[in-house]
Amino acid sequence: MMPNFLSSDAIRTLFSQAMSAMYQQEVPQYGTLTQLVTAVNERTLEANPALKNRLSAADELSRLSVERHGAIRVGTAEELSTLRQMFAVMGMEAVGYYDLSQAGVPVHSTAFRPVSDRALRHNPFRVFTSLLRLELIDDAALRAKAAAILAARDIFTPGCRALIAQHQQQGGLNANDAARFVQEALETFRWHAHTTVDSGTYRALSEQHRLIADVVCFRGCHINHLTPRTLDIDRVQALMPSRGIDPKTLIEGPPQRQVPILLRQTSFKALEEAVHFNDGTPGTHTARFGEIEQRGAALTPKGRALYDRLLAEAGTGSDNQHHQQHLSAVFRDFPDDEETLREQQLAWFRYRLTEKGTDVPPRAGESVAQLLAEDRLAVEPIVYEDFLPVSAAGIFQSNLGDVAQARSAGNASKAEFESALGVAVLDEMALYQQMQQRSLERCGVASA
Ligand code: OOG
Ligand code: NI
Repeated sequence: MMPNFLSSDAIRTLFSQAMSAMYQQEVPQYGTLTQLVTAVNERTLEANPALKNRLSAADELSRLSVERHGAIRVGTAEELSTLRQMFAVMGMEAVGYYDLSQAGVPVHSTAFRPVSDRALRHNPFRVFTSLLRLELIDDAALRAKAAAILAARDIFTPGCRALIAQHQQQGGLNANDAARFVQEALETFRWHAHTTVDSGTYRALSEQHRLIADVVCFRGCHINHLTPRTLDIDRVQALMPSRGIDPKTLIEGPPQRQVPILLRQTSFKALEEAVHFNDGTPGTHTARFGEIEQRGAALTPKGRALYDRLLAEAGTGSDNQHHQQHLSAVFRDFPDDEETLREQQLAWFRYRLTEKGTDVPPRAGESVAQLLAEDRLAVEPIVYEDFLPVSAAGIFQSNLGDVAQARSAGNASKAEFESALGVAVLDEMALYQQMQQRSLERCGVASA
């Protein structure tokens, strides 16, 4: 790397900070949510000095409440592939494929995120990115109209396109260009209260699916939520109404546990906002909200299969308290201590040598179990960095306000998504496995 280039990690951090500032201005209730998250995080740390020490040792305290993810939705292959190139400037790659059509949402998605240990530690900010599937609009005339509207817009500024190209040619951006890049990139995600369509077109698209109107009728692909990290999601959910925030009914994902797994999320319901149609008439549009998340251990395919089975068994509820109790009961079948999770290969782990292990390094033939027992190896779960399709569908649905409607029973179309994206998505399981394997190799151990 040229010495005067800003690192992609640093550009990602500048970008996430700029997005946060813009979104708090655009959606004041999101600012209120972040204040609540900060207050609950502080209280949780006061009540739990051990947690505070652990986070402090990991240098996590200062950026505890900063955003962990955001989400956007785009309409065309060209938009998706240009986003891929934009996110590449910030060290973010497409990881995973999520088919939301099974849940009645006419999109498929990926997450643009950092992948290396170092980059994730620096700033794990990721963007859940959905591509509208126009082929799921059943009215042919409307489908053609939507495609024409999308073809006529450019959601990227000329400056942004130029800086992406410059980055590709030079292999980096200096601090000045990086700052300009962040400002130009931000324009793609800004809210526009003026639609590009008349009220009739908006209504017709909205009647097909509210998401279609959200993607098609605006000049850009406005950021639709940002998501800080909370240390106590149950408490933030319970306190939202006291700050005038209307939460979605259920916390998505696994129940509260001793050893957190995967991802728990909840949001406030999307706000109804004033818009102006291009025929001069006023209206409203509902798309933007705020979310919070709490992450736990990444699961192996075996652990994930168990999670999926138990989640399906638990079903959904209409009341969060009951739902969480029921989930906890069903998830008794999911081991809840690190040792069992490791022994049964349900979760991925990161290994490191202890002081003792550095003094007496592993020799060929010594097993991981033995090294752990002798306190020469230490181990901790690898954090889940991705998303969950059932949870994502729950977040989408609570913010679309319409009844779940299966559009195509599980017609995933990963190949089409990848052809729009322009590359294959990375396999998240392979990434976690490599992380575990590399950590063992750094310790001088061949395999778990
Ligand atoms: C994305 C919803 C999914 C999550 O955290 O699972 C999501 C959207 O509403 O566009 O962000
Ligand atoms: Ni989200």
